[in-house]
Amino acid sequence: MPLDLAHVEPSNSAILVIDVQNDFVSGSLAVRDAEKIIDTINALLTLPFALKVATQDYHPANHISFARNHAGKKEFDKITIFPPAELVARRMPKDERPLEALEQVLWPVHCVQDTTGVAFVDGLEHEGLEVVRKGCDVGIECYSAFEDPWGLTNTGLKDKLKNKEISNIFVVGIAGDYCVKFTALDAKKHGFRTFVIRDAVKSVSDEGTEWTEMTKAGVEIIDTAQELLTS
Ligand code: VGL
Ligand code: ZN
Repeated sequence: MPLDLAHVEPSNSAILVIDVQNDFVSGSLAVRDAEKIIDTINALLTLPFALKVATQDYHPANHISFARNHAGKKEFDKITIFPPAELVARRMPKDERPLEALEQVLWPVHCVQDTTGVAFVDGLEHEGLEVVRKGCDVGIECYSAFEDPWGLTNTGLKDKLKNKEISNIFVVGIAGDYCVKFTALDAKKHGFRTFVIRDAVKSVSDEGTEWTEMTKAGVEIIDTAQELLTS
C-alpha cells in the first residue's frame, strides 16, 4: 500500500527523540553506530513540528533494571518482575490493564540521575526541546516514553500531545528494539498515527525483529528521504 501522507504535516505532528544520551552512544550501554544518526536527527529537528520532545532514560542508582542490584546475576541475564504492590494499590479502578509478571533484561548500570551518562550527547541540538524523563521509579522499568508496561505510572507525554492537538508522531533515536519500539507501540495504541524513521534509529540487537513487530501493530516505518521530511 502506498503511503498516504495527505493529512500529515509537521504542523500537526510531534517528533520524539528517544534517549540520545551519553551512555547509549559512548558510555556503559553504547549502541553500535548510534553516533551516526545524530546529524540526521538534528536535520529533522529543523522542521516545523508542533511539538519536539527529547526523552531521557533517568534511573536511580538502585534501579531494578541494573544487574549490579541483583545478587548472583550478570549483565544481560533475565529475571521475572512483578508490578510493585504499592503502585497497584493506588491504581484507578477503571484501569483494567493486566498486571502480569514480565521478563526483565538486566542491564549494565546506565543513565543514572545526575551523572554524565544521563546527559544528552553533545552534538544533539536539544535546546528548546521539551524533556520527558522515564525510568525514574526504582521498582519499574519503563522503556516507553508514555508509561510503564502496567500503566501504573506515566510521564505526562500523552497529555502534552493531546494539548497540542497532535495527530501524528514521528519517533527517532535509541534503542530501536527497546525504548523506540515501546514508545511507538504506545503512541499507536493511544490513537496517534505513528511513524518510525528507520535511518534515524539504532538498535541493540542486529536481528531486526522490532521492525516487523511495529509494522504488525500498525506503526509505519519510513526514512528521511520521505517527501514530507525533505525540504
Ligand atoms: C533503553 C535499555 C535500557 C533504551 C533503556 O533507551 O532503549 N534500553 N534502558
Ligand atoms: Zn534504562
